[in-house]
Amino acid sequence: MIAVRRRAVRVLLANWEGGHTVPSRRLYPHQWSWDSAFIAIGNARWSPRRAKMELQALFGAQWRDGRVPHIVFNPRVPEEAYFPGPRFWRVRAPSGAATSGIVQPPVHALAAWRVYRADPDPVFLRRIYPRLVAQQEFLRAARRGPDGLLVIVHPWESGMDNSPAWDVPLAAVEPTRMVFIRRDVDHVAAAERPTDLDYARYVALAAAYRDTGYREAGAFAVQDPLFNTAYIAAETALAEIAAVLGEDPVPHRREAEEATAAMVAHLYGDGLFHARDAHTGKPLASGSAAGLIPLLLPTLPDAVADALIATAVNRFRLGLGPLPSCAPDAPEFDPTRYWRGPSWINLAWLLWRGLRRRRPDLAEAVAADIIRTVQQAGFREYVDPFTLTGHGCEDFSWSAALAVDVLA
Ligand code: 9YW
Repeated sequence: MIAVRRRAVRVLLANWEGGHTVPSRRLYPHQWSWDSAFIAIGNARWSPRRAKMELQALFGAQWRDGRVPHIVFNPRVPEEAYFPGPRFWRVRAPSGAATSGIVQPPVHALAAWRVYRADPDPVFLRRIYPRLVAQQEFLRAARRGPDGLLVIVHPWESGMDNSPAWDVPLAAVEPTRMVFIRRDVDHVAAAERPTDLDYARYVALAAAYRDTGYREAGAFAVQDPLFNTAYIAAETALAEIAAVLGEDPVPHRREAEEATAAMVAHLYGDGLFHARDAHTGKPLASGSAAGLIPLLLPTLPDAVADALIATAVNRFRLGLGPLPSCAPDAPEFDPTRYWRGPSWINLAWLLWRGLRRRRPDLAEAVAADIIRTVQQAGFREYVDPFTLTGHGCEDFSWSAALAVDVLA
């Protein structure tokens, strides 16, 4: 175990850029939003200073409207290193940093709270709290519908780009005619990444959103259980943070309870949460593991939690091996293609946290699988859930960081 931890820290040191951490040296050479949250959670265990710097660097690029962009571009990295880069997004944060204009699941308040728990520093908490609140306010103001659920406007906002849950709404998106060069496939086999057609649609959606000044949702508008869970988990963490700071925790707690009830009312069915198309109101039924992540929610009704756990055991093989990103019995399951089946450590980590209180025995099994995965495959981006063969890039930061946290 000490050897795994040492190797993980070595990866994090190698990916450290002086003020933030790249997810991967070659594939993802900038700062990514939810990656930084997961990285901070791991860094809190061996270098709280870096954990705080990581979050502060990200929030340094927060927009005036409160949004935290999904990528903060490193000005020292050439445009050609990653597509779509700053020339595509054409926008800067008030700090002057070039950023993207979309967001990612808001797991940052959870990260900030865990950083504080590892290293109780009220100055850090006091500084980051208003920024975390502003991040949530942006989501409520810009992304909340009358049913109380948040909408994402791009598959990249889900963090699970080519999830099978997006197949139906994406099929309705006109692919871009713009000519572009994908850089991801320079580093990873094309068969392990989204398809060219997926990319032509991602680019069309991002360009359309950009052209409204990053204000109006276009063809893709969905309510994702993972994104909404992250938002609610953030309110729960903000309640804890508020209590430490002498602020009122009650509004955060109430918000978390109400949003949980809205999720159960609108996204839950057949033992799993499913995304929903905000334009049509239709459920986007799929075998995506995003539907298990609401186990994180403290006020989830027990009957729903029990049904999710049964699904995790029966359909996602919980206890038998690492969590697949898509249920192996689903027709779209592909054990090696990105978010359509491979096991990702961040999803396993979120499930681990969600199971700790309700089913410590199963939480233990998830933690053991995370460690077995990195022992066998190294800190790969994702692995085949049956063979544990590594896929995607190597030395992936959140795989290392979350393994450190699980071992702590
Ligand atoms: C891309 C950095 C990001 C993650 C996302 C993942 C991928 C970017 O990499 O998206 O170029 O496809 O899907 O969750 O934050 O690790």
